[in-house]
This record gives sequence, structure tokens and C-alpha cells, in this order.
Amino acid sequence: MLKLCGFALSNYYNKVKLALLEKGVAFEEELVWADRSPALLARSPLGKIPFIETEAGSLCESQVIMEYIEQAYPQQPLLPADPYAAAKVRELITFMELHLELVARELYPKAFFGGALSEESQARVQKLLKRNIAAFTKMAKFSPYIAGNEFTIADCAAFVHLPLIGIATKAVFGEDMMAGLPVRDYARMIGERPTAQRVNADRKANQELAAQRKPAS
Ligand SMILES: N[C@@H](CCC(=O)N[C@@H](CS)C(=O)NCC(=O)O)C(=O)O
Repeated sequence: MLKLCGFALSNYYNKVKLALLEKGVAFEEELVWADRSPALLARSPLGKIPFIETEAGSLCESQVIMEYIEQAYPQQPLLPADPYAAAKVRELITFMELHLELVARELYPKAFFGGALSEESQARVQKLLKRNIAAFTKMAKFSPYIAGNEFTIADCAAFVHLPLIGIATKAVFGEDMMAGLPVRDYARMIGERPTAQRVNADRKANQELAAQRKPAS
């Protein structure tokens, strides 16, 4: 059986988990913290989660995993059959992850873990995000799903990334930089799906577990 490895606080882990649940793929989860231990590095080259284990071997990088799942388990497709429509879904995911999430990620230590971030870095991130969010606003549909009228893998990504970017920017800049987009209503709508409810419940439980862990020395 396919095994999803990582921890449920992670947005990338939850993107894959939501897709598995939506597709009705049988899977098990193994709790793996991103502790950069030799044991982890033997399973995931950069020590990043999520990674999966399949009968054929392991895979890292969540979007590669998503594409594998889509191809290996064609039931309940989460990508349109039309090549261009499917490419537009992938375009949204790449855009969200490369130009929004990865940029906002630099804020997380300060936003969520009491870390420091120089004024210079904050200004750089803010400027980049402003430009990238403006571009994303022209691409995202929210009608009602992120790529149009069907739930796709882009929703698995949007549901886990967009609210997080809003919270991080609010925490660091005092302004939710996603506020011009209907992210709250969208997250509420997706959050009504039983699959998303399970993802959120597991994330909260994992947050408590993470809080009990001793900080890495
Ligand atoms: N591009 C990667 C990003 C995954 C990622 O950043 N995972 C974080 C947790 S949300 C992680 O493992 N961080 C630990 C580290 O980088 O050492 C993917 O899509 O899987």
C-alpha cells in the first residue's frame, strides 16, 4: 500500500494527502519529522517531506508525487482530460508554489516560530509578493474552484498554501497581502469537504504533537 511520509502540519504534505483522499486511494501515513537525520536523508535526499513509498520505490517533491498519483490511480481524475485545460491547472500550481509560497516561506520563521528576519529581507519579500500576488489575481478563477468549475489538483495546492500566505503576511507586515482575493470564502467552501475536514483535523492534532516536542539541539 502507498505510504505517505511526513507530518500533517506541512502544507505540502497536506496537498498530497488531500489528493489521495479525494481520489479514494488507499494509503497509510508514517509520521516523519523533518529532522535532517541520516535516517531521513537516506529516504529523502534533501530531508524534505512529504515523500511517498510505493511498491516500485520512493518519490520526493510533492508535485511529482501528485502527477504520479494521478497517473497511477486514474479513478476520480483531478486533472482535466483536455491537455490545455490540464496545463492551465499545472500553471496555477507552479505559480502558487514558485512565486507565492516559496517567497512567503521566508516569513514563516518570524511569523510562526519567533524567529528573526532583517528589515531588508522583509522589504524584499514584501515587494516580490506584491508583484506576484497581483499577477496571480489575474490567473486564479475562484469560480468556484481555483481553476474554474471543477475541483482539481490545483485546489489541493490552493487550499493548503493560500491561507498560510495570508496568515504569514499578516503576522509579519500587519497586512494580509491575500486580502484582495476571496481566499477566506474559498477556504471555507473547500473546508466543507469531508476530505479537507480530515486534513484540517489531523493538522491540528499534529500541531499539538509538534508543540510537545523538544526543540532540536
Ligand atoms: N518543493 C518541496 C517542498 C517541501 C517542503 O518545503 N517541505 C518542508 C515542510 S512544509 C520541509 O520538509 N522542510 C524541512 C527542510 O527543508 O529541511 C515539495 O513540493 O515537496
